[in-house]
Amino acid sequence: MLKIEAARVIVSSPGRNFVTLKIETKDGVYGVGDATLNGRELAVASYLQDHVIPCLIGRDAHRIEDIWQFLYRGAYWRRGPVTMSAIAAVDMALWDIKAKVAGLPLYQLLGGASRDNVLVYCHANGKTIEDTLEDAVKHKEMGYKAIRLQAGVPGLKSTYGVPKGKEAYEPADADIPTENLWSTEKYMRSLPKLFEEGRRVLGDDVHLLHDVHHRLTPIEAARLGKDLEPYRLFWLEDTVDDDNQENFRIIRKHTTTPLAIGEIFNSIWDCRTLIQEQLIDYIRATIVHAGGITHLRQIAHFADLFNVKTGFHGATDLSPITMASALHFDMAIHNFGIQEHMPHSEQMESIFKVNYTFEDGFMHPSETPGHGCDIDEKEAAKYPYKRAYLPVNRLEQGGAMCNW
Ligand code: EZ4
Ligand code: CO
Repeated sequence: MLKIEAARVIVSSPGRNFVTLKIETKDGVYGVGDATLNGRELAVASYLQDHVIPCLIGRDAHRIEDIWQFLYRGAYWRRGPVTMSAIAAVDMALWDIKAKVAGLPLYQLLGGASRDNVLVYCHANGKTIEDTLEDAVKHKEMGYKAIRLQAGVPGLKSTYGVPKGKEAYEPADADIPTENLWSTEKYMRSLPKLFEEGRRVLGDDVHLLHDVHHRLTPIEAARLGKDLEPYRLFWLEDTVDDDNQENFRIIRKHTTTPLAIGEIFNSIWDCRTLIQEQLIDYIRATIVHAGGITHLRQIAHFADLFNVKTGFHGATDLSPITMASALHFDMAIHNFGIQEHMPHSEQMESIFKVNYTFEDGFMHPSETPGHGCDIDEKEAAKYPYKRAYLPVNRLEQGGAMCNW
């Protein structure tokens, strides 16, 4: 028995908000987990502080599965991003503790390495096709083998994935949500040109990806997938929202462009049909938002049966603790596909100490016992929480709300 003695929530904002859970055991071994839910951070902090931590004290830190089931079934109210992020934080911290006690890097406890290292993709953005491809060439020279291309849409003031200036893209940009305007018609006309030029400039050997950010209807997504077929994308992400998983039957009927979705999923029940009917190629549900390593294992193993690979979300609004945990997971599972990599800033890494490495397009989680990421609480205390929201979207014609 390795008794949990204390646990606390640390909220810190080194350039953006992060919520971290630290669990301490009576032997002095501790673990940390990420609980960050972009734009709704304090809801998860309170869920942990007010409702989860009192139930953790005195429990055996080694009983990861049992504690997962206790928190999932014990709340009575199931799933949802707040609950599942809170459970994920506990789960990550407990796996961290178990691996530290074993003296092994986490991937060893998950079955050991299935590969030498982890293929990652980066982001290239710009206001114009030219700017985007210039950024992509820079990333190719850094060694990246897979690049996501996002460009501004002619006639629209702003679009997803494109920063305002030269700084890295950060979506949670305002004290009250920024309202953007959207036109599917303008977007659908401009995107194939980006990839036509992209292939010409970047060549055939680099994997190209794109994120639609849930903005289309199924039949529009089918059309876009067809238009992009000549450029052989690695994947087309989040074409439509999956409130109705059957949306994907329509898209799948019409295009061979590989499909990815899942960064906002919090449970296997958000993707059971997608996986079982082989309607997607990559599942992006993440450790932090989908119940931790314990639940992600269930999703990944289920997906493996249906030739669906993983492609975890790795934006900067997931803390380095999630990135570290994901890299261990990616090393171990058989059906790993690719991992998103958006490097955190120096300021963020002055608080979250990481051991993972990047080299020539691949990452490695390191051999450090545990998941290999720690938090400097003193540094963290210097950056208090600052309210920040993701933008919202309205249609350019008529002004009705649409997906951002
Ligand atoms: O907009 O994580 O693929 N990556 C993404 C992200 C999401 C943010 C939202 O918090 O879609 O950039
Ligand atoms: Co995305």
